[in-house]
Amino acid sequence: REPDRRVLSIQSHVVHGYAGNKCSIFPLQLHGFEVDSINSVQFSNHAGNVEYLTLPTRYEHVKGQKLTDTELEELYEGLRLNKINNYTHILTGYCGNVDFLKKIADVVTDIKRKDSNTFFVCDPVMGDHGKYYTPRELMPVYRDVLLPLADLLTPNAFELGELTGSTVATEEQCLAAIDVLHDKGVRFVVVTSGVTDAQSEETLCCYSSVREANASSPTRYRFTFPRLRGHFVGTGDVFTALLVAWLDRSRGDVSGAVERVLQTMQALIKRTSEFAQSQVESNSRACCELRLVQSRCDLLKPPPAEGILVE
Ligand code: PLP
Ligand code: PXL
Repeated sequence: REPDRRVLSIQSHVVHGYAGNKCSIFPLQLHGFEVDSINSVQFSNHAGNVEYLTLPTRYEHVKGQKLTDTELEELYEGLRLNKINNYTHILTGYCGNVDFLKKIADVVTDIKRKDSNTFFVCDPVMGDHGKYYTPRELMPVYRDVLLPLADLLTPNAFELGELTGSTVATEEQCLAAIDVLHDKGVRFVVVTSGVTDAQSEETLCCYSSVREANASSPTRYRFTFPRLRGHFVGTGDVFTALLVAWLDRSRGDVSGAVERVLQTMQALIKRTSEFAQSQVESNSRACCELRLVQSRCDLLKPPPAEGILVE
């Protein structure tokens, strides 16, 4: 019998297209997870920029509602009173508000108090390429409140640097910063991108690191993979969701999990790029969304991908 897996995912919802929960629920369900989703916002569409080749597009309008910290507390209270707040996993991503983030920490703390084995995956979304795109006040809350609760943290190089009070431009700096997170009790760290000295025109890098309770030094891997042209909203959210699924399926083999996730990401981004190209050719002004549903087979079975190096 398949083990019961139930994840509480607190992320954005978009009516049209893909960001946050719309990126996470489908991949997790495909992998057999029950997904209880709390929508931190409900927007008509995502609020980000999409950049395909040199053509940046964004939606002209974004309309919708934000959930308040009080409303999050109320939803969780319903789960708690019914005693249905039992989760093997908790997943959080983009959050734009300090009070809401603090309330998320309360929810995680309460669930972990009930079951200390609940695995908390925290994507500390703050910014990229040296710049914040969330309020700076989130950082100390991630660093001091969320991070100590996290079992798996998935920062990019910028976020890793902010959380550890260091600059992360080289591999050496990246590994040293990862150790700071391990010292604070985070078992798994996956640095998703942005170590500038390790990447090139053609390739990008990510890193995985695990430090077991009884081990003095962590086990780490570097992954090098082809850089694909095009920036699409939601790739990071799909990455983290698939990482949750594969880390569970591989029973904690984080490097094997990251490799499978990268294989799927390559296929997803390729399919999305090709679609974006066809849109450009037909002079469509559509804002190109991830081809997530069309990639359902690749989400479930990572296709062999050329050029992924694990060392
Ligand atoms: N290529 C692959 C295989 C990825 O996994 C990602 C992000 O997940 C990207 C490219 C995009 O990288 P970024 O947008 O962080 O530069
Ligand atoms: O993928 C992160 C994300 C989450 N939520 C909303 C977004 C984005 C990225 O643009 O717009 C609403």
